[in-house]
Amino acid sequence: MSVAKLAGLAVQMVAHGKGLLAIDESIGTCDRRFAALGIAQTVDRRRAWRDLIVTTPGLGQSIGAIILNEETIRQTTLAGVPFAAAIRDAGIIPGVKVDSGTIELAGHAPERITEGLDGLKARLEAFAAVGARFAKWRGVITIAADIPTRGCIEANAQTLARYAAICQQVGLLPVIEPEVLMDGPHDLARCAVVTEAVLHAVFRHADEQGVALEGLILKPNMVLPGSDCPDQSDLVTIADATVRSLLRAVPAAVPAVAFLSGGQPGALASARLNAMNDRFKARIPWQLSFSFARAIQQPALEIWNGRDERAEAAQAAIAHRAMCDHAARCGTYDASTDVPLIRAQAA
Ligand code: 5MM
Repeated sequence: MSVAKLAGLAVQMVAHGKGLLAIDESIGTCDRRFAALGIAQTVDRRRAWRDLIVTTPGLGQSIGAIILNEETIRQTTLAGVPFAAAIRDAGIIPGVKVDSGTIELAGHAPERITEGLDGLKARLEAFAAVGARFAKWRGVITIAADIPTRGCIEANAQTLARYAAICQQVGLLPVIEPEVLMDGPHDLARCAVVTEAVLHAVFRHADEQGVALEGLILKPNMVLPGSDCPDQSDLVTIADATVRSLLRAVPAAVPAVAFLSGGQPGALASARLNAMNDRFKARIPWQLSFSFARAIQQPALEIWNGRDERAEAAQAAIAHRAMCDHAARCGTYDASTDVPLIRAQAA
């Protein structure tokens, strides 16, 4: 696929105020989230949960693309339709997470490196054959006293760039996810320094590997204080810090930035994205969108709780959070109408 076609796909994935919905948790992550709520950790329940999400009425009004995982993209919905086809029929672009998870980075314990480059070209071709139009790969960076090390940042950045180059080689759009984790007591300024260092490395390696900047979507963390930092900062401070770091490190040729939520409560993630679009939409070179998993799924998962008779109420919660993020993407999110609605749905 030409760079122009990849660029067109990127624009389409976030067009009309839409964003990405990640339902790409690996089996282990999905099972941990089910276990926390007492939901059975089975193929059947994982399929039922993903079916509930992708068949949510009207989802295509706010969601432009859905990221599946390897298990789900090979399954059919409960109606017997392959998941990728069901998503496409809902007017949404299907894609797939293609990394194989993280292991300890040799020589840099406890830091992590993401695996999955071996045989990636053939796997991508197989995913394209079952309907994937884009792929996603996550690198993980932890902040603590002496980390991240330069070795960890460089290794993850080069791996992300190699993955992106292979995606573009086979005509899939790469979603590049370098996640600086929220865990820890570090402050906002430290997150900004680390996020900028990571993004600079990612785009330096992308250049070295011949990745076309117009044909990718960046999925970064917001610049946030660590979850144990006493000063949690207000919306405007976070919006300003995040956009400042992106302006310093993300080339203008990149069409879209779609944030991960990283464990932020859904309403807070919406409010922070809204503040960025409200304050900077007219002055930034990329679309500022979302690629949330927990921030869209979690309230609905708690309502569903593994019980099919609650599917409709859970779908209403999915649709609500997605519409909030759609509004945040446009800078028109109203927090005062958000949380009470979620409480009503959960009752
Ligand atoms: C950071 O996680 C990604 C975004 O999810 P949140 O919005 O909840 O932070 C998510 O796409 C993640 O990469 C996938 O769920 C895959 O996770 P695992 O760890 O299971 O491979």
